[in-house]
Amino acid sequence: MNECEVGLHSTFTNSAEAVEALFESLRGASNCLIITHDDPDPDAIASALALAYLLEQRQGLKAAVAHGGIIGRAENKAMVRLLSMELFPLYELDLEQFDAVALVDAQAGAGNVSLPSEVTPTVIIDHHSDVRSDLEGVPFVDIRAACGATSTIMTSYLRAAGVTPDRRIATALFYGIKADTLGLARAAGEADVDAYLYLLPLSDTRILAQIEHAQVPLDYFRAFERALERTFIYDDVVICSLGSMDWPDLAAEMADFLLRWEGARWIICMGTYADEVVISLRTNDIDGYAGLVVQAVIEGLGTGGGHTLMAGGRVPLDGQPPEDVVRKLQRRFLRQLDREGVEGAKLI
Ligand SMILES: [Mn+2]
Repeated sequence: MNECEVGLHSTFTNSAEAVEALFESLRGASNCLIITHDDPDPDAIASALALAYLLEQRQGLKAAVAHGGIIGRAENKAMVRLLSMELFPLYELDLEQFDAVALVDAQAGAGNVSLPSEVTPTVIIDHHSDVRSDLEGVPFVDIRAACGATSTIMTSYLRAAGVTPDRRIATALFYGIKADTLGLARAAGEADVDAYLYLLPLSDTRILAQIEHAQVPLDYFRAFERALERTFIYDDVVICSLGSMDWPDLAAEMADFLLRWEGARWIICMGTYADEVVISLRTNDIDGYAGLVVQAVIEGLGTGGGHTLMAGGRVPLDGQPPEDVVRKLQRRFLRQLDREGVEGAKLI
């Protein structure tokens, strides 16, 4: 089995040791709450489910999965429905009822996790770098920035623990890797490919097809039209101001879509949802450091982070008109990417 490199925060060197340390950190707990980042994507959902599965299979530990925000994207809703997954909105649960909290595909203090700051998680499993996360006092930390998906880490855990994922879990993990790496095209390493090929024969390809081609409401096309009309090009930097969004991950979806323009190097999508500006950033420049660009731009305004090629952030409106905040962010992005003074042209 190919594994991606374990981060510096960890005392173990591979997934077999990691699984032992994970079980040790949860020793004495009879249940566990697994929390993903807000508005979870397929990688977050799959990783949480896989951790719950591993803990139940090997430790007899009851685990519930919860998230902040909403599951908005049609594919993600279809994934949850077709794979009969039970996820709870975090606000519906009483954290006191749980002996331990695990964060997956997310880190404490990252700004996209609705975990109260006074709660120290027992477990953090993630592949995001650049997050100024508070890891102090967290008994188990496995952050592997070299991994294209947290689902890849979770697949290596299951294999190391000798647990073969059932069809549901395998399908979810496979889709998690596929979605986070754009079908192995983005930031995928050997470990991601290895996990992908291991999971494929265990997955339900019919259900996968139904998830990937999930049907969408009429609003979806209207949102797309509006987004394209509000997209401007500054040389190879594309900025899309979505305005008010019906679901927050529309920004990420549009960013992926716009990156298909052959002239694009950077895509910045911004839209408002629930009193925040949601920012999604993409680049096809392998030296892009998208996570650092986002952090530099929203310094002092909000929170964000990510990977080399993709990143995201959130800026609270705090009573300001959304257009003002978006304009300010746009100026900062253009300055950060050395496109200050470039005249914007409409995309269509
Ligand atoms: Mn992920």
